[in-house]
Amino acid sequence: MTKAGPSASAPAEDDIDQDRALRAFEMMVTIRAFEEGAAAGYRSSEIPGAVHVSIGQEAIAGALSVAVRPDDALLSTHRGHGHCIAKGVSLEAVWAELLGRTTGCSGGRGGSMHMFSAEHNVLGTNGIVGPNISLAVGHALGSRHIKHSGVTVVMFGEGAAATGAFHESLQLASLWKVPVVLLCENNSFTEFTPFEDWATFSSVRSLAERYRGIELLQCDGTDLLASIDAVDRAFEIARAGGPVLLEAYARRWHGHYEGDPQRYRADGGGAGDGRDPLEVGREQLVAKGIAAEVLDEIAARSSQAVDDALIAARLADEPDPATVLDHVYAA
Ligand SMILES: Cc1ncc(C[n+]2csc(CCOP(=O)(O)OP(=O)(O)O)c2C)c(N)n1
Ligand SMILES: [Mg+2]
Repeated sequence: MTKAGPSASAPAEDDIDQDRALRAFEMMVTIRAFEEGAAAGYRSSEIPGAVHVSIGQEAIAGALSVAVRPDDALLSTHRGHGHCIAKGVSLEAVWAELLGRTTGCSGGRGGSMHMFSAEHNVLGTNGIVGPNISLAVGHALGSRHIKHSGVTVVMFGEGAAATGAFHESLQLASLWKVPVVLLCENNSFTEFTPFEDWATFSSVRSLAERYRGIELLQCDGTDLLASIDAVDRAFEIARAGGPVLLEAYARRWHGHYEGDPQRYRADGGGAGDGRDPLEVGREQLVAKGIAAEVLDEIAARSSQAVDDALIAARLADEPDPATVLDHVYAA
């Protein structure tokens, strides 16, 4: 398993106000409840197609949710439900997308891996590993040209760092000095292979070192306050105009996809010797003086919101087959 690397700078945890930390915690528990529901929906065959969940990585999305602004753009991966929710897409619209309903954020045509929301500046989650990084750098260049105030954030896994798209994108981000946050979730696995068994480099951050002018950060992505601190810093750098890469270390608890038998994992899944980000966040908030009952109430409320959104999503129609060629621009 990949060990969490040391933070690039000591977390300024005391500077993180309680309200933001609580909102990030609420996002984490919401995403956990959503992902557990998505995994169950896959098992019961209610959700068609492949489903990749982000259980174990919620602190990063929680931190993202309190750093990102509505006018920032987001691109993500095949494991992007939580990122879209963190960017403000409603639980119902994400559920409906997974269920293939017209009220889904992509009209029910994209499913789990292809979520889009112009309203929320979600420029797409994408199952093709790597090119979303290039799209993000291009989008950030465009934003700078038109003097748009938002920055672009792209989520990707450590596996994407082995693609040509990653290296081309870093070269151009460095050359063009664009306002982009390159947020790598190193979740310890790339499909069915642990990071240490395939990566010929020590970290994604170390690969990025060769490109001038890209600020490099890393954090323990199972640690809520450290994640908030690092993600805040990354957005601060991008808002000041420069490219920044943050590598957040976590562990993927489930298989690569739901249904993956995970024969390559001695532990069969779960946190392994890592930590549960929800437990860590909870301990940190209690240490900040927040009553455990308040956190329980947030967890119960979040879980209810996820359930209510699923019930609402189920009531929506499936797309009319007569519209199958709508939005098709080339065939
Ligand atoms: C260009 C491309 N090559 C290969 C694949 C097959 N593939 C799907 S997910 C994946 C691994 C992605 O690993 P990582 O980037 O670490 O993301 P994670 O699944 O861990 O979130 C691969 C190789 C793909 N979808 N696209
Ligand atoms: Mg990975």
